[in-house]
Amino acid sequence: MTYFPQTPDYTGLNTPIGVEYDLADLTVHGTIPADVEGTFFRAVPDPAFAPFMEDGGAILSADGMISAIRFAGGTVSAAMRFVQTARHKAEMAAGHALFGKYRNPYTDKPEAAGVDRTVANTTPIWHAGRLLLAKEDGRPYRVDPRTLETLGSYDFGGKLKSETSTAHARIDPVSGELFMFGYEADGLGSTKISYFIIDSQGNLVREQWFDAPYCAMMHDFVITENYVLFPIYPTTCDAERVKAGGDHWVHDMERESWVGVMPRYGDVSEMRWYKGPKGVSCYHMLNAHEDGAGNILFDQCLSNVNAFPFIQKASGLNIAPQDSGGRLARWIINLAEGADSITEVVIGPPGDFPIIPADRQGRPFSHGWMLTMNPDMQGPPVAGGPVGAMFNMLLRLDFTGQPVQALPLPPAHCYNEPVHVPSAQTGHDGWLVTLVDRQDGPDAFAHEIWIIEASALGKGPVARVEIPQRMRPQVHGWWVSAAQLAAAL
Ligand code: V55
Ligand code: FE
Repeated sequence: MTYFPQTPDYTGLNTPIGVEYDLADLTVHGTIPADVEGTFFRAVPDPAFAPFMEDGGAILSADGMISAIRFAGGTVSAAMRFVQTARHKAEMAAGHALFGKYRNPYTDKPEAAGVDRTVANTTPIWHAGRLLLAKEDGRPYRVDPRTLETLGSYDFGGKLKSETSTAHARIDPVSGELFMFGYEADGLGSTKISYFIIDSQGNLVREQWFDAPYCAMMHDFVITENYVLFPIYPTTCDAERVKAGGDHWVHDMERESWVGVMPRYGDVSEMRWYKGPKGVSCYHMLNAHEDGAGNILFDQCLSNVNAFPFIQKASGLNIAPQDSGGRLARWIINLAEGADSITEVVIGPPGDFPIIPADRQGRPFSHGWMLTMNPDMQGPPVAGGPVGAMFNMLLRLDFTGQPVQALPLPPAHCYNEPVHVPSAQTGHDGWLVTLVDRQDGPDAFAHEIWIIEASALGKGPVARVEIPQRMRPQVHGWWVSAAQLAAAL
């Protein structure tokens, strides 16, 4: 038995669970739409062992678990497994934690030396018949989508040179290519960024490296039909600080943000850097597209400071979420010769976990969805997740002038990030599938998967599936249709 600190990172909804299970024939209320046939994969961080040192970032170092919610002919099953990373296996063999602070190997126990530190806990990525579990500090792990057995660290058949790979990949809807990057590509505190493209068959066909203006936490990026954008916000790493046992990340309110822009199939020597505002931060990006008039429109969940309390603390900052200037921001990037700055317009409310239909990736789009806080909610949000508060309202944003739709939850309920399931019916906007948590007491929670008509949020869920297991907050998910699964390698 391992005893976890009784802090917000390890109590309430964040209580470690660590149970592997297979549950069949879950109770369904309502009717599962015929379109929802396939598997909702979810990445769930869950620490197998208590930390041996104080570290606010440890919540991001929790072992990756892969959750599979499977929909087949109106029935639903659920499975959960640890990703058998080298790190998890080493700690299981030792019977206690071996790895110290978030992204600081200089704080590890001697037995951890040389063991890959990544925990594969952020995003399940499906591409070319393979399921990868990604985290930005290392290479992904490949997992069997049917058995959830871990197949090992994945380097695209020995081709990937980068030591790191983003958890936020982008798939071109026309070519089926997977676009990825890795920052700190050759080690701690490095400014080296890798940019690599995997063809629709899963072959890594090109990898290039370039330097960022400074070493920054690059969580996400965007593509358009012809360009790739590398946004850089001033949450920075200093290798000397890390070597001295300090924090990997400090947010610098005085440093500029940047966006590197280059033709998607171009050479990194063609990169143009655009200067953005100082001190801003973004984890998740909605989309980017070309407007046909020489601009790239880049839409992101932006705020005036890094949202993670542990990074604010390491930076001597303490800015409450409601004071952090959160907004859905559109950065207009002028491709004309000589232009080097960015214009911002606000196109939506504060929030996070923005999603769009996969077929609009990098293209003009009319709508998307995101999570936010209900401004009219009575009572506090459910405490949980790495930021400390869970979202309680789902939005459908419309960029064609239609009103925003909202599905607020009752008090003491919260959303995890939804996935979008397209419909086979033309003109139908598809469905959203998401985990909803309900808090019944300080340590009592119930969990349901909700299926919501994506263009009719106000109707509420068309189906709810009971999950008779405690669920920890998920990071990201990925929908894989039954047809895609049938083609698994
Ligand atoms: C994030 C999550 C991470 C991480 C870095 O959501 C950034 C942002 C779950 O791990 O390591
Ligand atoms: Fe993310």
